[in-house]
Amino acid sequence: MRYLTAGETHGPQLTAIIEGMPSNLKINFEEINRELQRRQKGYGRGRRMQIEKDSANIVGGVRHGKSTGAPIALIVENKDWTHWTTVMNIEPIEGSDEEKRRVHRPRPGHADLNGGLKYNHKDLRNVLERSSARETAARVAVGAVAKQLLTEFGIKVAGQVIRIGEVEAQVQNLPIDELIKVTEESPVRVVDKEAEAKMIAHIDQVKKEGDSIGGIVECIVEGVPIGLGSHVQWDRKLDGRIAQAVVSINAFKGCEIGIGFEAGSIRGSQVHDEILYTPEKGYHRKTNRLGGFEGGMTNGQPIVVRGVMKPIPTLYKPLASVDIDTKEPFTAQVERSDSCAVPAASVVMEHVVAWELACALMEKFGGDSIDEVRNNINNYLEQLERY
Ligand code: EPS
Repeated sequence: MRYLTAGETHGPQLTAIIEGMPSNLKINFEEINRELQRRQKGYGRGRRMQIEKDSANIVGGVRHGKSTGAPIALIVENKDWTHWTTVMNIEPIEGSDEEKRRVHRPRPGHADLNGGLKYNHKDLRNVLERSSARETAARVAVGAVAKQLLTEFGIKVAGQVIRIGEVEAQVQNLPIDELIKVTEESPVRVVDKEAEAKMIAHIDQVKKEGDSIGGIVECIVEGVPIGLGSHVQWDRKLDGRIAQAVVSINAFKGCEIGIGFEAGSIRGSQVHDEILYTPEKGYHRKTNRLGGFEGGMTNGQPIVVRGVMKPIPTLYKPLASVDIDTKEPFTAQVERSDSCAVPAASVVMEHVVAWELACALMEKFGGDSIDEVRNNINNYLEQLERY
C-alpha cells in the first residue's frame, strides 16, 4: 500500500490518496473523524485549533460504506482558508509584498531557510505552508483507515505521553483498552495523574516565558502476529520502517524501539527476552524489552515505540536570524503558535505506526479483498500452530 498527501496549511484543504486498501473493508466515517478530533485536542495548543474542526470527506474508493479496492481519496478542509484566500490564491495576484504576506525572515528550527535556498524561493511562505504540521491531519485520516484494517484482525493501537519537558510520567502497565480510555480523559494524554498536573503547570510556565516545550510519546500495538517484516533485506525490516515513519513526523528527532537507547548501557542478559513455550500460549517471551521486534520481524509481543519531539520552533520569545532580502540580523516576532503539541503528536504517532503495520500486514497476507486477506491470515495462524 502507499499514500500521498498534498495541501498547504492555509490553503483550501489537505488531500490524501491511499492505494492498495483491499476491497470490502467497512469504513467507519465517524471513527475517522473521532481520530481527527483527538489530534486537535491537547493542552498547550494555540488559537488555530479553535478555528479548525477537522473532518474527512471521502471522495473516491468507497461506495455504500465499503472500500471498493480503488484508490481511496479523502480531503480535510482548512477552515482558516477563508482568512487566506488572497494570500494563498492559486491564480497570480497583483499586489504588494504586504498583501501577499511574503515571508523573508526565516525562523530558526523551521524548514524556511533550507527550503528557500533549495527551491529557490524568495517568498519563504512557499516552504512554510507545506512544512507546517497541519499536514499531520491528513496522515491521521490515512492512519485512521489503516487502523480500521488492523481492527478487522484484532490489532489494537494506543498512544501515551511519557514526558513533557522536565516532567516525566511514571509508566504503568495498564491493559491496552484501559490505557486508551485513561489517556483519552487526560488533557496531556498521560496516565500518571501527578505528572499530569505538573505537565500542565510546566506548559503554562513555558508559555508565560514566551517559550515552547517538547517531549516523548509512546505507541503500543497489541495483537500483532509473529512474522510481519523480514530480516532478509534492509528495507523490509519493519522496525526500521516504523523508525522512518516516526522521525518523519514534524518536529520529531528520534525513535526508540522497546528499551531503545538504554540497551547500549546494560548487559545482554538484562536486555534479551527469554523464550518460553506452553501449548496454550505457544511461543512467547518472559519480558518485552525489545519492544516486539527481533531481526526486523514482529515476535508476537506488543510493539512498543517511542518518539521524541523537539520544542516547537515558533517562539514568542524571538530567536536571532537573518533577513534574506537585506542579509541583516533581526529577531522574529510571532503572531500565533502552539506552546506544546506533544499530546497531539502522540495521536499522530499512533497513526503513522498503524499505517506501517497495515502495510506490513498487506505485504505478508496480500489479497485484493478483505476476505482473501482473512483467509491468508487464518492459514498462516494455523501453520504457526502446527509448527
Ligand atoms: C504550525 C503552526 C500553527 C499550528 C499548526 C502547525 O498554525 P498557524 O501557522 O496557522 O498558526 O496551529 O498546526 C495545525 C494547523 C494543525 O492542524 O495541527 C506549524 O508551523 O507547523
